Amino acid sequence: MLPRWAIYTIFACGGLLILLILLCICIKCCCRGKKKKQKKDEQIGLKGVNGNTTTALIQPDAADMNYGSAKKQRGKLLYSLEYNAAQTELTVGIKQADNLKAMDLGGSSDPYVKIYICPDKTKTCETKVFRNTLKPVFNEQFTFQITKSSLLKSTVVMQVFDFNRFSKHEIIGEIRLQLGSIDWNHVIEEWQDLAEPAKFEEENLGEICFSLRYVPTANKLTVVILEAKNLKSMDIGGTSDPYVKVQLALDKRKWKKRKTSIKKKTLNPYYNESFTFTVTFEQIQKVNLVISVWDHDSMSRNDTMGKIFLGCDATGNQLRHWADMLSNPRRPVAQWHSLISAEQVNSTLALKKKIPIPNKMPF
Ligand SMILES: *[C@@H]1O[C@H](CO)[C@@H](O)[C@H](O)[C@H]1NC(C)=O
Ligand SMILES: *[C@@H]1O[C@H](CO)[C@@H](O)[C@H](O)[C@H]1NC(C)=O
Ligand SMILES: *[C@@H]1O[C@H](CO)[C@@H](O)[C@H](O)[C@H]1NC(C)=O
Ligand SMILES: *[C@@H]1O[C@H](CO)[C@@H](O)[C@H](O)[C@H]1NC(C)=O
Ligand SMILES: [Ca+2]
Ligand SMILES: [Ca+2]
Repeated sequence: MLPRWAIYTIFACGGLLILLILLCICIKCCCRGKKKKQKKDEQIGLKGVNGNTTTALIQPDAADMNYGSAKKQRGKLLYSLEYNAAQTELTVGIKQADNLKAMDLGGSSDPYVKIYICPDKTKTCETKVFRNTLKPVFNEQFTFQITKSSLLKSTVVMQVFDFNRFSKHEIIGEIRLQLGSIDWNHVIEEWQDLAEPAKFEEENLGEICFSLRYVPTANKLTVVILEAKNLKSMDIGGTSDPYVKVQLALDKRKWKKRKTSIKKKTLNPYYNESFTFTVTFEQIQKVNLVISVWDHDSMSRNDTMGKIFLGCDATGNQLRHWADMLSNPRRPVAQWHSLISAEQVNSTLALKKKIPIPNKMPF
């Protein structure tokens, strides 16, 4: 028979243990609740101008668990964003990176960051290269001239690369932020995990040169497709059979369309082909000109090789060309443009179906 005090002690200890366990469970529950709440608060804080939340900014818990390991391998980046509306100036700060993926044999990397704005890729900035580190502190700032309306349609891309002296620089990971969904009332400064680079933008799709001429009195828009160079090879043998499609879109709908001839087996075609469209002065203010380069295949579907659009919805280089045309009536203005991917142009333009047959003009 145990003495009475021993029984009491056992009971007391047991009770204490149960209490402790309960306390632990309680604390755990509370913490989780708090964490969730914090995430939610962040999301609300990031609600964009159009009321949409950038999903890319905050990863849901499930994604953290499922893809966490793959993401963590690339590392994360601390950046800041600020927009000065008066000076139409976007400032991107690249602060530091951490936990970067090792790309070199020695188990380290030589990171630097490339920054540009899509779809206007006229200016690309780079930080200094930091040798042999997986947690560089960059502390550099870059400014981009961009109007408020273009800003809301643009994406800022920050790509972390590993520098190599004797071979191609390799991308470690990237962050894409849709600027239309950011609350510009605050300076944004935050860490974000690097993602796998988007595939559609990695390659150079080549350039195209064309001239534009608008004659307001005659309501004529003339597009001369001059030439293209460094196009992507689409066929076996390392060439393509390029032709160029010239399309007009009005009110986000396909409107008029013409094509050049096909140039066989070349990546640097010369066309010098002219297309004239009837476009009134009222229509020219809101029309978009879509130029796309296609590879002709006799045995299968023709493929797009690259695309570009101009008009009042365009930005950067493309908007400049369009504005030059409008401010120099009757004079052809020629310019080179870098092609971008059809996916990207499609998603920016979001064209709907054809406009029903336009009223026939009596001639
Ligand atoms: C918000 O996002 C959804 C899906 O991403 C989209 O369908 C919707 O058009 C967006 N709304 C605005 C106002 O941009
Ligand atoms: C391009 O075409 C125009 C009109 O057809 C012609 O006058 C001009 O000489 C051509 N230019 C070249 C370089 O072939
Ligand atoms: C491919 O392009 C050629 C030339 O423009 C056109 O005649 C043909 O119909 C196109 N083929 C397909 C499948 O779209
Ligand atoms: C882009 O849109 C055009 C016409 O709307 C379509 O023919 C083409 O397949 C699209 N391209 C891509 C890559 O989505
Ligand atoms: Ca390296
Ligand atoms: Ca072909």
